[in-house]
Amino acid sequence: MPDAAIADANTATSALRHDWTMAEVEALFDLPFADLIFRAQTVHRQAFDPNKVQISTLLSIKTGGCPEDCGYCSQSASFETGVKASKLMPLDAVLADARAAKAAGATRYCMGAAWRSPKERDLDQVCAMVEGVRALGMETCATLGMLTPEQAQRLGQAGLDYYNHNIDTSPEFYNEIITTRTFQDRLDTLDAVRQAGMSVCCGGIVGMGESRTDRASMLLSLANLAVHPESVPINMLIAIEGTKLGGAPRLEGIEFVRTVAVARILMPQSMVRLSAGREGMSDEVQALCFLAGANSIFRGSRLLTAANPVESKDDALFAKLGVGPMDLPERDAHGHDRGHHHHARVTVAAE
Ligand code: SAM
Ligand code: DTB
Ligand code: SF4
Repeated sequence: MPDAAIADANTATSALRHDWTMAEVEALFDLPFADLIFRAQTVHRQAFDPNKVQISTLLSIKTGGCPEDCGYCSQSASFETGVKASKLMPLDAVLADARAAKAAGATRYCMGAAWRSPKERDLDQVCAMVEGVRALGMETCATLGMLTPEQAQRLGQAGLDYYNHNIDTSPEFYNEIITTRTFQDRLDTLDAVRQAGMSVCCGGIVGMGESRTDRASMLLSLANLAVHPESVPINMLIAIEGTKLGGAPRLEGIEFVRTVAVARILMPQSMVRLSAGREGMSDEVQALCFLAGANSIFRGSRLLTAANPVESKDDALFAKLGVGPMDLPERDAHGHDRGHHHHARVTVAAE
């Protein structure tokens, strides 16, 4: 098997597949570590510069008081976590933060709101934020909960480049984590986002007490979507005191790296984001994640409510690894990103 894996990696073409089987995905997870990383790195180099990492910045534009019961979340009204509920931020404050993020090197600006779904008047405001951030010359991303097709259209028309909506975990484990909406609800919103012509940012969380089979099943669900999400955030659970998962045992670093590597192999042209949980990771684990094909991070000392490494720490890590920030993709005449192949060094089979 290892020899076959290496032969595979040497001849691998990054033709995109949407027909992965559970057995194949589990076999990837089971590979000896060196074979798995070699395969991931080989696939990664066919589409990306391995020494470039894309930088996104996050702002919580509306924090806390959320009616959903996601068992990991500090912002759910179901849990006592000490996070105070606040109203939607005013436009000028959001744009001031976005300007600072741009000055600090971010190429994508992501706005998060603790809603089950946005109300119409909220959406007007968010559309104005999207227009404002875009005018600064950054890619825009928002995560606002479930969307109707009409709401997705409106955001698309306002110039939203990406919508983040995670499947969070496997379909099988989903009900252990969230009861107020279904896995299918998530897929419906993702469809609405696709139909509206936006790029999809969709991934999940590991370390919630799920099995390796669940991790494989989550990645299989992502890879077998009709179009791979352009951006795949892999979050390590930040265990938040007071939430259902506040006492979850920490997932071991090597297993996290394996998850990143399998995501890279299954979705060779997507950006794989090493998302939440870096604050609790050593430089070495993060370096292994980059080697395994992660090529995007959130920069800045706060995610939505939880801590992230301070900028100086990330600067030092990038310097040690010889990694630099990835440039913005070019926009076409219509102002849209030129698809998600823009970072590719070689062109491979289209979807
Ligand atoms: N309310 C919106 C929603 O859930 O769709 C948007 C914001 S929500 C905080 C975005 C994503 O962040 C979640 O889907 C989850 O994957 C991730 N996330 C939230 N809390 C987390 C935690 N404690 N640790 C790791 N990831 C987390
Ligand atoms: C995603 O997958 N991770 C980000 C982003 N999408 C919105 C959020 C991480 C949140 C971590 C917990 C917190 O800050 O409260
Ligand atoms: Fe609400 Fe999103 Fe947190 Fe779930 S993850 S409780 S939907 S803010």
